[in-house]
Amino acid sequence: MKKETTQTLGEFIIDKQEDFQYSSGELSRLISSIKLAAKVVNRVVNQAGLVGINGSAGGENIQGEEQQKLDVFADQAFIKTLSSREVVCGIASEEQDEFVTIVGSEDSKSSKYVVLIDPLDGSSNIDVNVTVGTIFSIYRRITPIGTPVELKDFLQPGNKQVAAGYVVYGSSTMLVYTTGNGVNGFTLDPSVGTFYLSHSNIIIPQEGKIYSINEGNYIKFPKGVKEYIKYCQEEDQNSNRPYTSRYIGSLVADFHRNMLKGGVYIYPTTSSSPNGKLRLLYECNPMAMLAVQAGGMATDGINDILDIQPTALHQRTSFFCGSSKMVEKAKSFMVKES
Ligand code: P6P
Repeated sequence: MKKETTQTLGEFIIDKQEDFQYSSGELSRLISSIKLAAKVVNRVVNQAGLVGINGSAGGENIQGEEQQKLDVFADQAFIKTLSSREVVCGIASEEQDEFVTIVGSEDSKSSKYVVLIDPLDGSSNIDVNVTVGTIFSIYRRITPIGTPVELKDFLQPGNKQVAAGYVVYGSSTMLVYTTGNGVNGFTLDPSVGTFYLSHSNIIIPQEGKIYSINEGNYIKFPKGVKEYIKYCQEEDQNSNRPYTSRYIGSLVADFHRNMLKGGVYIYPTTSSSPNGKLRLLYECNPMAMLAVQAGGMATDGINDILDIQPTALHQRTSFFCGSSKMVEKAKSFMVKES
């Protein structure tokens, strides 16, 4: 493994600030506040069984999904940190029915950015100690600075994102993000509470041997997906098939592995979820920006995810993402069917 520098995330953010076309320092402060919230969530995730924060919070989110106590904790941690540091004018969250307007001092009102977040993705895995994650997406607002943020500030296509990233709370905790100039990964050293650059300029291999999909839903999949799964399972040494099936049930974990090793993650439409399960704005768009920035691809099976014009905050989409040649191959089966 190439030894990375001992550069901290804080130093990296400052070093890269001038690369960013809007280098006012505000985006740097925004990413720094996400870094802080990630540490707060990480501490609790790592102690979940000891601090009585496992299990259900007793409510449901707008998705109709049972909220875990950690879902609520993570949501509040990110909202509080982003609000108190007055780096955004609005936040949309998987755990909040509507977007949150950040009212504070003039700094909040004058902020150029909105953040969309899945505070704790894969939370159903928490109680069984499986990797979970946070996913974030950052846009410049399109309504006038200084006015109250509006829904249209959040309903922008993914190709307008200025930054995107995730935190993966796994065997180690990593923060992986892009501001449009490549993808870099930082590993938390818990002994000093600092993220250090550990994976610079991540590139997704064009080909991989891993396909990630919940085959328990096979009977409900579209014909093209069924045919692609059979393609993955065929024996063909020239194309390294059969591939390996790996499905953790936590998007951030499956995506992160495929980023580093190559592979494709698929959550298609099904007969019971005709629009797919994953949320476009705060799951698929940020992951799609990261995948594309790392040389990969992300589609809804046929169309590029980043080109989809959103119409609703919590809208869902089918999602095919990872190694470019694998996503293209899957697309060839989907196009034949359409
Ligand atoms: P299923 C977690 O709820 C999530 O949104 C993703 O993190 C994960 O990949 C997917 O849903 C798992 O869904 O239906 O396979 O359990």
